[in-house]
Amino acid sequence: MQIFRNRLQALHDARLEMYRGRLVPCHEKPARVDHVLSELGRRPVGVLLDPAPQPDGVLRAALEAVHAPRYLDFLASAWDAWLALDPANAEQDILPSVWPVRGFRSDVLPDNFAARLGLFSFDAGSPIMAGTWAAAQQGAACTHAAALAVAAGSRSAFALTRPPGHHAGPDFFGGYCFVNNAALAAQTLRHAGATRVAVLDVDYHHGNGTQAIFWSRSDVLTVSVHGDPRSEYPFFLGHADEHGEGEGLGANLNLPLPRGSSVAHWFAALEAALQAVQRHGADALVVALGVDTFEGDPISGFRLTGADYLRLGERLARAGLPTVFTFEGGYAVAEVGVNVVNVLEGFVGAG
Ligand code: OKP
Ligand code: ZN
Repeated sequence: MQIFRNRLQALHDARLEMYRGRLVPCHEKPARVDHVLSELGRRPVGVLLDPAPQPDGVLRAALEAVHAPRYLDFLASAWDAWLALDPANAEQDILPSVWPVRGFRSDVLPDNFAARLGLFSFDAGSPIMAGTWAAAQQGAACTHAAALAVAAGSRSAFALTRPPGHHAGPDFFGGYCFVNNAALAAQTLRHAGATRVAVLDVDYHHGNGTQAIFWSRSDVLTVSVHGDPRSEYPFFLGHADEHGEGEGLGANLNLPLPRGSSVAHWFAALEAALQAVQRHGADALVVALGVDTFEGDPISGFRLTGADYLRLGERLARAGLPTVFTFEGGYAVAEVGVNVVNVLEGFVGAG
């Protein structure tokens, strides 16, 4: 397996996220990737690579195929705009505090920075800091490279990067996500010749961003197994009755499970998800790999064990499709490395 590592990931190292009226330390931190790298040192299931430099504009064009240009421009300029408000802001991460809900306009780009920040986000838990855009862009480069490797004939590739991506939509960030790497991988596979692609999201949280990006498209199937949004983040999307729209009707499948669901129920949902992938006739698969389904995860409510991740990897390999993995959640930081590498080892061993 080819593993594209993001050497700039630690540049995104925000301090605090808003939780229950308080600023609390961020769960989504650089050590998550460090643990995966050290486990890969013990169990080399693949070769570690840096993405090859791309000609000018190639990555931007790939990003514009899944994100709005004005959203990308906002991300690229956010830190400078923040410093322009007050040089003392250099000591503070950026968090939004005002949003346009139903009935407000989103077509007029506000001059006010706080207003733009709210326009392009959906929560106050996803701080932007000085290195966020550099880290997210390099993560996109890793993801793009992973998709190109698979398009060129590799059985599988892993974009080992953070921040994660699956909550980021066409023009919004949130849920610790800024650039939707799973969507970028799927779109890059399509661009490189795959006719039908499936994105299977196994993170604990619904992949609302990926669903939104492909909502009206029939060529990319989006399937997500996740905690029921009635009680679990991101709350406002991810229900079983969301099937897509227009051309995309029938090309979205949500398999929500109650918090606390058993491992057996989780694997049963995985079977249903993989059946949908099969029915779609996908010629490539993107797995949004979050390991926050782990029994010890501090913010989630499923019960998978370390050994279950080996089984997951084996089962994914038996789908028999060229596969790109992106790295999503997993906040039991010390166990993240073992759990992620278990999936990869299960996949490679069965392949
Ligand atoms: C991102 B990914 C905890 C509140 C939850 C958002 C969770 C985002 C999960 N203090 N905040 O899907 O793993
Ligand atoms: Zn998650």
